[in-house]
Amino acid sequence: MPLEIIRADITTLHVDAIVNAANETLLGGGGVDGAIHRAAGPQLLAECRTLGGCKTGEAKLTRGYHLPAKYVIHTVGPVWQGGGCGEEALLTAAYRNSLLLAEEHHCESVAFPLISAGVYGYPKAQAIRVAVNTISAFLTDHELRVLLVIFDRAAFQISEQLFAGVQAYIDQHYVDAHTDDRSLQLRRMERYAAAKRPAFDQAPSCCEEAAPYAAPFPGTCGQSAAEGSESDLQHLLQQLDEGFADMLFRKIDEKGMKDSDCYKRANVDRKLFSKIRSNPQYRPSKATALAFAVALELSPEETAELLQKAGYALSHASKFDVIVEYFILHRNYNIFEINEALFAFDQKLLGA
Ligand code: AR6
Repeated sequence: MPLEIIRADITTLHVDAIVNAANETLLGGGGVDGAIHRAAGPQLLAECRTLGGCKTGEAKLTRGYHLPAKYVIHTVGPVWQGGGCGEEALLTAAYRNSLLLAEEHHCESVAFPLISAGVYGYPKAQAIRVAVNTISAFLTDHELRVLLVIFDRAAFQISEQLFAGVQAYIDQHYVDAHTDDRSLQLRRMERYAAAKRPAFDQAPSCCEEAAPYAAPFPGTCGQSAAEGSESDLQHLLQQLDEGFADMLFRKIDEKGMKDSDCYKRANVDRKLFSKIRSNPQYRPSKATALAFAVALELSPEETAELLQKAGYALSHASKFDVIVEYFILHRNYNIFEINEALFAFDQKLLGA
């Protein structure tokens, strides 16, 4: 099931459970803890008093009271002391124990803040990395929708350090595509206008290479529009290329993958995958098509082919496309890492 990274105030989310970055007393505090207690009302503190605190790395559950979420899972992250005091293991445990508790209470959706990344001083970039790695590892064999909620701007301005390579690639490709000089633009416009000109405006022979737009399909040379057009059309319709869904399932088989491995690695919901399974004509969004290309670890050429079957192409005029292309070219098929980069650059995410 998918992991989504969103920017929001966690107290407003309509999910089964929100996670509170609490302290060991569980009696409230500042930051997200204070916000959750304010929004839930005094009954939350009353229930917390009955819990006897919570050790760092562990998690406890209460009701959500006035919150839109049904439950609050209180966990305690480590205080950052330089990284040599087991902070990463403790932070991992805080996420994992919260996820296990959510599952135990049959939650279908749970939202996390960036635990320890505020008052407790965990470096934000590292805190995001631990969160994403722990949650994505958990989701490979559990059905749960998880939101990682980023609140402050500083937390997602991690891009330059974490994704220096991505930034360089964007600069090289995306920026180039947007800053070419006037003469190049004019030449492109001319080419475009020539391609759009109607066929009778072009050279008379309909089969020469210079006039590709006049005869895109075989068997149409020298015929009037009326002549044979119906049977030609029928013939063409009987010879449709392999569609998106067909190629997707062929690749899954070729890679010896299980369906569930594929949609999990694509960060795609099981219901959406079933829809594609049951409808061979299904046309996915570009983000979904690319998510499957990543899950299947397709080469750049195969990715282009799969996209084309869904009616898309990668474009250097799109930052989203350039970022995904960068990862595919570097054979980095970790969808959560790609989504981290997309998020850092303010783009929509793959899959979910
Ligand atoms: N929604 C989502 N995220 C938020 C919100 C919100 N409403 N408010 C803050 N954050 P912190 P910690 C983010 O300090 O570092 C408390 O006093 C915030 O930007 O709340 O684990 C407890 O009682 C940051 O990225 O938690 C403990 O004593 C993240 O939530 C101590 O702080 C965590 O920041 C725990 O410190």
